[in-house]
Amino acid sequence: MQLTKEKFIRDFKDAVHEAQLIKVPAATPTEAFVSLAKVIRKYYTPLWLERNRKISEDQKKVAYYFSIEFLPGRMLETNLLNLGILDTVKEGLADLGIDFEEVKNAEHDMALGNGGLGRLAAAFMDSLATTGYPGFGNGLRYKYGLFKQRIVDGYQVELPDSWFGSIGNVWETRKDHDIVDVKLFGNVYLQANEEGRIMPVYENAQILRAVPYDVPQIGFGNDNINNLRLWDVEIPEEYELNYPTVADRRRVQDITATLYPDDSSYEGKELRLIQEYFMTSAGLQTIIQSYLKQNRPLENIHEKVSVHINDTHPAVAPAELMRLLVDDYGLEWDKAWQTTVKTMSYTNHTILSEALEKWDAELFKNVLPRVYQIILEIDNRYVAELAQKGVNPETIENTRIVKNDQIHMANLAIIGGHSVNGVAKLHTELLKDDTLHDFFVLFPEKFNNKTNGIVQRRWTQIAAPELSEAIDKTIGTGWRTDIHELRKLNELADNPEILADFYQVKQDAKAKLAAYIKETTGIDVSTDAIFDVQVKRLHAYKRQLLNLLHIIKLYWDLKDNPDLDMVPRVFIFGAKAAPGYHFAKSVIKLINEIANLVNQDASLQGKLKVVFLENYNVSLAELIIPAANVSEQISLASKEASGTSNMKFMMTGAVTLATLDGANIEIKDEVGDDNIVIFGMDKDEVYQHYANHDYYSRGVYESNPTIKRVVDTFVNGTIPNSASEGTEIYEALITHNDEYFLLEDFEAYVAAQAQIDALYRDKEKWSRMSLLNIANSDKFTSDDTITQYAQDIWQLEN
Ligand code: 26Q
Repeated sequence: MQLTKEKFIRDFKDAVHEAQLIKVPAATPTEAFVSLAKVIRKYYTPLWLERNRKISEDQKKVAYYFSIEFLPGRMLETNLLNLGILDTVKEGLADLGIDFEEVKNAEHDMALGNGGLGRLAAAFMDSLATTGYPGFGNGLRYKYGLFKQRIVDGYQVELPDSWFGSIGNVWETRKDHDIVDVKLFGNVYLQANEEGRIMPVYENAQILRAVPYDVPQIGFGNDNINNLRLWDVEIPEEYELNYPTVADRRRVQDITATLYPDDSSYEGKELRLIQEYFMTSAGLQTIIQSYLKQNRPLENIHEKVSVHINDTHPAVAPAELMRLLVDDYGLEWDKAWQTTVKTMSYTNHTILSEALEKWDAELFKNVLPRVYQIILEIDNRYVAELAQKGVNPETIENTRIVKNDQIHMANLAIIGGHSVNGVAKLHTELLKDDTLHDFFVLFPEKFNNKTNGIVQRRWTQIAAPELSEAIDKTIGTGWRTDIHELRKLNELADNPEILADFYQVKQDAKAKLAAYIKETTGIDVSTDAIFDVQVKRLHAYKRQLLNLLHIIKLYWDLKDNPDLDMVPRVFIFGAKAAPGYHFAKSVIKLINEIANLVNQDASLQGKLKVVFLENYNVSLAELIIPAANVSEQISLASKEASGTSNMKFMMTGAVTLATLDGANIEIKDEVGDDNIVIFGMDKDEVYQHYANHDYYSRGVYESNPTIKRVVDTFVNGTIPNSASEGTEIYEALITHNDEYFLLEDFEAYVAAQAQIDALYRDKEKWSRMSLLNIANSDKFTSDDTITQYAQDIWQLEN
């Protein structure tokens, strides 16, 4: 959009006067933020209306991305950037004596997600708007986002994230117009109506009101605005008498109170199922209503609507759509089923079996009695059809939805949809060969890969403005609109002046992070050190502990030989552990205690520092990632479906230190073997161990003195204040046979780290590697990923 600085200043002053009854210079950063958001809303509202009008007038097919998590982080700066008015607004505020950075920091992160999966959903929203495809989000409006993490005495403490604060969500619009009701619990029996049609009759069902709040998703440079629809729950006035006590009301409000903070193991909690169903049913109801306005037959809804199931959390969708089509709109089962399968598609984000959702049939039946009947019917028909085709009984049993009194949600999503995708090449291959192999044999045409991506604008232009300017200076500004132009940097990677420039940009980003580290932890770190970073959720398979084992090795090397010639290192961690994940919390405790040990030891001469930054979130990632020299992506091969921070690090010039897992493999393919450091077992070697049952960690420990010394450090009193956690870790590694093969990969990891040390000493060589990472990162733009979803899976037009 067009905006002059003068007009902006007038609008902003008016907004401050009107909203706060004060003059601009008196406004606090929060007041300035709220007023600025009001001004921006005024700018985008007509664009938003126009977009909605156009989509319904053109009767374009729309994709709805159903996700129980969306993790956008802050929105102010992206909104401004995408509207094309970021510089104008910054200049206008500067003229008024207001620091944009302070205003920006007044916005609370919108953290309605745990990690990768939620962040990916948010990225897709941005990219759908940017590419111009009609794609809307559908999720929950949690009152509390992912917990705030504090570290007390080295332990993780969780505090509620009351992100609405006193100002609420400045971007959302409540849409009373689209309110719908959702039914839970009660009994259902079937009865013939006057026309002889069998209809369900509900008794004692609980009826809840689903209230949508829409958050605009502004496309970059195209004035396109899509919708992210988040549902809140309310008690319908006419049923108020059913909720006489405060406790009754609270039970209802609980449905949208908090995001489940667990991304590692699945727990069959009733409230979680209610959350999943609530957003799914509400979303599907409004989708049908808006489709019907086009006066088209419901049995063709797949021609105008796609519903995407982001992991199994909304996988009740095929069954719920069947319920709506058959019960509420009177479609015949077969016609309803055909359109349902063509409407639905599903992304799998994990091969870890403990994370696959299965619901206890009794619990499910109690909460969703009618949906349960529908699922049984789907399952019966599926089994009968395959049996009739002569499929072997074992395959049928492996793939059916209901078995052993459990409902397998992934199976429902696969059977009830036309597309299943993994999130990186290796991950999709593993799904086909292993986790979902029987399905692949039955329905090979459903399977496809969509390697994840990131919103390049957030990680370069917003998080790394100095880097962006350096790129402008080198190849012009075209890359800002067409990320593929970054490839032009490839030809300049031998120019020492350019390399020196980029080196300096990284140094400046490191200085900014160093200041933050000093301010928040009191730890002094030198920007001459290698900034070696591992930031992600804490999970055993991601192997933060392997990183820690190497740190302990360096510690002993330095204690043995204080004059050891090594490039100083700062190991930086950021990680939240699921509140009930005991082992993960013990690893956090140990990182912090080892940090205390090494940071205070003057004999190490500042060569080794360890920093744990608390409350890792999107905003902190924007500070940390551009300052990294080394990107730690060290999961056990086969376990990390894709990873997405690996892409962000690459794009901002870190060198990846990685196993051949997830998207690391594709990063290696893009950047070439010389510009990445790969180590450790590959997935075939890991699978061979599984097949041969031949891994014995105690044997490795007993035969390798270095490993023994490192592991013993956890239990011999070296690390203060962590005896029980140290024992837990020791036992995981030795007694419980080291499930993620840390000891097997240890030596390769140490060697890879030594290689990093050697490479970093040659400043020009390192800078070249760094630049080539930036130059070849365009493959991972989520704009392209979403284009593939839109074309291959959803058949949209932009
Ligand atoms: C399920 C049931 C009950 C409660 C919680 C959950 C739950 C919630 C979140 C299970 C899993 C998650 C999140 C998973 C996740 O973030 N997976 C990551 O997805 C990224 C995007 O595709 C990948 O890059 C990562 O490799 C993958 O770990």
